[in-house]
Amino acid sequence: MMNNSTLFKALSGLALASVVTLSGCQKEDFMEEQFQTNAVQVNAQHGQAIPDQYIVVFKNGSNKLSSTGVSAMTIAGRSATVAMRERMLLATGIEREAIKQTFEGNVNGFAARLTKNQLEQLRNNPEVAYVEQDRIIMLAKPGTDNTTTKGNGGNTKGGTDTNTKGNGNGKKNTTEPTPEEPAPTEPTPTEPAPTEPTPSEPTPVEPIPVEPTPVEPAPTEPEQPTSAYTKITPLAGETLPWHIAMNGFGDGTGKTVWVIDSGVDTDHPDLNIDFQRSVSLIYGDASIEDGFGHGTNVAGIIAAKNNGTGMVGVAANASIVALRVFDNTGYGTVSRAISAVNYVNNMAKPGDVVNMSLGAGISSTLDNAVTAAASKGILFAIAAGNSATDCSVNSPARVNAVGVYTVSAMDRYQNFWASSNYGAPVDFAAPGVSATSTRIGGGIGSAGSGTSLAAPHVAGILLLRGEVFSQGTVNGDKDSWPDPIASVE
Ligand SMILES: [Ca+2]
Ligand SMILES: [Ca+2]
Repeated sequence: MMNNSTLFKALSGLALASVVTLSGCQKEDFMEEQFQTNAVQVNAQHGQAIPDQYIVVFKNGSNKLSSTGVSAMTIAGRSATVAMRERMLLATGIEREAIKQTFEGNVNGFAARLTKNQLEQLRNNPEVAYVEQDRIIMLAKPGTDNTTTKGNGGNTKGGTDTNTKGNGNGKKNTTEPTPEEPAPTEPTPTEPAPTEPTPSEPTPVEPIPVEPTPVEPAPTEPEQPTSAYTKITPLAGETLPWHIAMNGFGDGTGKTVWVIDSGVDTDHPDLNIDFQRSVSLIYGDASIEDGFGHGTNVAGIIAAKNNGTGMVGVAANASIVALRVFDNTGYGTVSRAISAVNYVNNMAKPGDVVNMSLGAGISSTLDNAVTAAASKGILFAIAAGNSATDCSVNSPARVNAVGVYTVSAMDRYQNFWASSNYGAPVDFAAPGVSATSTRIGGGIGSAGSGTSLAAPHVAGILLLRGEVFSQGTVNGDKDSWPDPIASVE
């Protein structure tokens, strides 16, 4: 992570901090404005505020780190947070159906649809740190090459049918309601409430269907020092895409990558999926099956097996934990991404790697969640975004912290990709133009172009090495600091 841009990033971070240190109201205006500067060039939904839906963050008083740092919260800390939320929901009169996410981890709180009155009450609640607008993150359709500038997130570039809903190549049909609709698919919570039975309210405590239990992972793999990696020779029958060859690859067996995306193709023979810990963070949809294709593209570049078929990924055969936050149309929300990072924080161990080929406008909550998890030794590869702009206004790409790597995209000639975001937060460039990867439905094929495909190369390097090496710098970088080209060696 130490590279030429580090100093600049530190300085830039200070400047940015001074800009965003505003009062709550001003801050919201600022965020709105920041988003709108990009809105002209994004698709209709990407980055839009979800009407009346907010992320409510508690003051983190109850977030007790365990001594090992492996688990984010003690059972007591978790119970205290749940109890605090219950009191708050009751006092504010928030209906169960209005709740979209609950957070226990580095971020504590919830996301919900709120009336103006409820919003006002929560903003004035002394236990609430702040309230943030929830937003849509929209992935572009994977699999096509198109250098048209579009989207301000870390999404794979789509073609002319970018973000067209329900075009039928997914395994499942569209399930996500449009943001204006009050989410009719969400089931009534059924989990019983052992923690704090409210006398008048028999409703269960835990409203979300997928609640990670803060189980301590088996301490089989201690914090990974930088180390030699195991080289491999692709077996007969394997394709070695140009970008994997350029980047470098090795044996990722025994390593774990957490892929926050649209799920994965669960029966793809080239992917080693950790079904035990994979989970959907989509309220009311427990499936981790990738119906969109983006997550399966990302997973293959990171970790496709050396199994004599398909392709070889950067950290071949690494274990993939799919955290599904995008539905089969590519629709996701900032609050889901926060939940996913919280989940990682609660479940992952130091040396594990997280890939986030996603992004939107500024979300302090998402940024803070990433920073907090990284402070425990969990490593992040984050796409810079595809809008040909400075990613200092994109979360989580703008996060500047040890262990957090923001990645721009380049082509096979090591030329900076025209639509790649740039700027001080970028740590490395990696291949992301005309890439090949695993596809939903089986096999491999074109994954198109985008920083979404560049970040997974760095994720793979992190799995193998615990840090990122580089070979030269990219040509034609759009800022004054040519990004070092990420490499296994
Ligand atoms: Ca293979
Ligand atoms: Ca640069």
